[in-house]
Amino acid sequence: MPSPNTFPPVTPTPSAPWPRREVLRHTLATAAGVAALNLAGCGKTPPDRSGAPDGDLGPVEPELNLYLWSDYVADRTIPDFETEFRIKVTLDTFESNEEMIAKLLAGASGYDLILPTSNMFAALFANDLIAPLSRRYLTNWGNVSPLFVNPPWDRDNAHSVPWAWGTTGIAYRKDKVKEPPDSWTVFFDPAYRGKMTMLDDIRDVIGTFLKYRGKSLNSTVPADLAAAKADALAAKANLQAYVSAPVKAQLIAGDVWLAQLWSGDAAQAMAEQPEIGFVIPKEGSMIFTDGLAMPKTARHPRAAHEFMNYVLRPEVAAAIADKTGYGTPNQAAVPLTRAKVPYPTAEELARLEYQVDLGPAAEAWDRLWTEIKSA
Ligand code: SPD
Repeated sequence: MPSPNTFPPVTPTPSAPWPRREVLRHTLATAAGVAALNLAGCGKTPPDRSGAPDGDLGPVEPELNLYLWSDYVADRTIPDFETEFRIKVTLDTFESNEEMIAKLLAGASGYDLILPTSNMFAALFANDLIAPLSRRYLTNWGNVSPLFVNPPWDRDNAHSVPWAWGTTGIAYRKDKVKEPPDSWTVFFDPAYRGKMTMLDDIRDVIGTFLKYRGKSLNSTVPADLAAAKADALAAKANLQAYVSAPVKAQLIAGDVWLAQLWSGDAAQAMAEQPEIGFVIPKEGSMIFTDGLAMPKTARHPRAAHEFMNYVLRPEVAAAIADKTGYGTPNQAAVPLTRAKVPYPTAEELARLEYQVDLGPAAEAWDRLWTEIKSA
């Protein structure tokens, strides 16, 4: 079993406050949602729980507002929680980390739990957005695999509960492509023009083309980024769109034949359409962990902790893993899962890389992404 030191090193440079242009772009896209949330929270002063890592959070509140990645829960995860705890849950979803953090920075204060990817924690800390958790309520914490304990992005797991891990690869229609792709090169193949998509995700797209050239997917070297931009633009000529989780339906229908996609979302599509396969290209790719965190503005902190403790139950975590196709960080859940998603072997890990915070270079990446998307 691989050791936890397969995680990336601690971010060398503290994250800068989130690039303003990125905030603005996402804020405009989500303005209606932001306005609605602010109105819902109007007049209430958020409690200040900073500095109380094991604090008493008082009685369980009757409401809980979740802001999670789309397609990331099992059918019964939320209804069963609502029934057992008598808590009314509202679930909002996002399609990218940038969309999520931009919404928080724009003032959305109604969320009790968010579900960022590991590389986002530096920005969440830098912008003072998340609160320490009260471990006293996380009585099921012992179910977490040692692989996910004390990660470099959140020392002592003081601010997060791991939800799932996954990889980025290529989902493809076996009945439509000439041969299974084994390289990111396929996105340059004009034979598939209009039948391919890539994720609508700055880190995955630029990171992929860095990896394609043998560079770190976290590179901030201007020459590496210039090459990645040129490659991304060459591939863009063949793409139908940049699209993330919603591409599953297009793959299933056969409108898209090759899609850069996250492993679990690909597994969800494969469950419905056996002609879909999934590969990690030979040049390598990303591995990620997503985890629940509590915004400092959470108004239902005790309910948030009850939910985190609930998803730490083996049977709840197993149901999530089976439905979503992602790996579970809950070692007690693994024997209960129908389809096992084994953590990558040492050989596989050698080709995979965790995304880390880019520090001040986030601005340059953001500029590059805007140029690629608007070209
Ligand atoms: N449908 C759930 C997708 C979760 C993807 N999270 C990680 C993204 C890494 N860039």
